[in-house]
Amino acid sequence: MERHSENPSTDQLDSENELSEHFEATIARDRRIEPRDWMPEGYRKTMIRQIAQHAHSEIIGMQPEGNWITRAPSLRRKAILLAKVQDEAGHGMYLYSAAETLGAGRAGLTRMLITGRQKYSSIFNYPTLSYADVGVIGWLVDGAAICNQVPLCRSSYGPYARAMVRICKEESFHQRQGYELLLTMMRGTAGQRAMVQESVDRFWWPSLMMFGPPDDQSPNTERSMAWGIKRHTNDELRQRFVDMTVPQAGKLGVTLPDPGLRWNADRGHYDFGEVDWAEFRAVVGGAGPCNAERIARRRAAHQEGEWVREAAMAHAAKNHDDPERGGAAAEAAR
Ligand code: FAQ
Repeated sequence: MERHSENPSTDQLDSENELSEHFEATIARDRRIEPRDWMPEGYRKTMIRQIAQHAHSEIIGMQPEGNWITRAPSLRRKAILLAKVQDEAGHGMYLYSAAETLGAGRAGLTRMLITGRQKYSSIFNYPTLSYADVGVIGWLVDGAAICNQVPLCRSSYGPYARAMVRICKEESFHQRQGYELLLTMMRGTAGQRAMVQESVDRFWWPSLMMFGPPDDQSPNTERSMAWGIKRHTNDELRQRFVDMTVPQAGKLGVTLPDPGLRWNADRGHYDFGEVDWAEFRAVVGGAGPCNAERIARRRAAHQEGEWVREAAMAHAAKNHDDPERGGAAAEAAR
């Protein structure tokens, strides 16, 4: 059920203390914060940071799979891949719009991305070397994204939570198309099976890194949980992903590259090995195999699109001034 904010407008509450108490009470009642509501600066900043990083991930995340659109093995696979990559662009747009409601415009956020001042998910700094990677990204990367994002549908910031509902529905379709592609390849030749296994070997550990640093090294988790932005810690979601994925790997017939992976009946979870956190830090810090390439591509696309943005702005300004076109200024003047 959709929950709407019951916050009074800012002018109904007069002191900063009252506003802050009202904000805390809204969070405590598990109600949503909406753009018109007062919020602490730290909350606004955290939301902008997380939403911007998420939006950038969707946009940069188009590149590794987009790399294979021209080389898809059949018309059917090409149509599916095209649609998936377009969906990622759509997710980026919803998310930039959600950030806009907090006062952070898309142009400014894009500038932050292409000048390396904002992050995007580490996973997209790894290369896609075979068509099996398209399936493995769907299965593992979209699978991890869903695991992380389903709880975000209950995130305390309304526009983000609502964007997440639609995004999760599409991600779950992406995950299934990836798994279906891998099932098909596993029923194929020995060469195809080897291609799938080799891809799983490369993507398993980076997929676990998507959930972020371990809880004891995650500076934002505690605050974000208290504000209802995050609903689970990084380690909880990583464990949930492992538990969900191991049986799927068994059905598929692939081996996950972790000798430490085994069922622990006492915990009721799979134990798994230690992620290489030095690699994670290096990739997030810019030294991953494809960081420079991804940003250079994004920067070039932004420059190539400059004339389109200029034309769109000129068109919007013209409409704005032209009463026949029903522009905003014309409406106001009527
Ligand atoms: N990569 O204190 P924490 C997708 C940063 S969408 C890079 O734990 P937090 C769809 C973190 O931002 C994938 N940086 O931070 C798709 C923070 O940065 P700061 C993206 C990372 O925010 C599929 C610092 O490290 N999903 O895949 C990573 O509480 C297929 C300290 O970390 C989202 O963005 C990382 N893996 O928790 C598209 C979901 N992990 O403070 C195409 C929403 C952490 O220095 C194809 N985001 N950092 O600026 C979240 O749930 C959270 O932001 C976490 C991190 C869980 C990612």
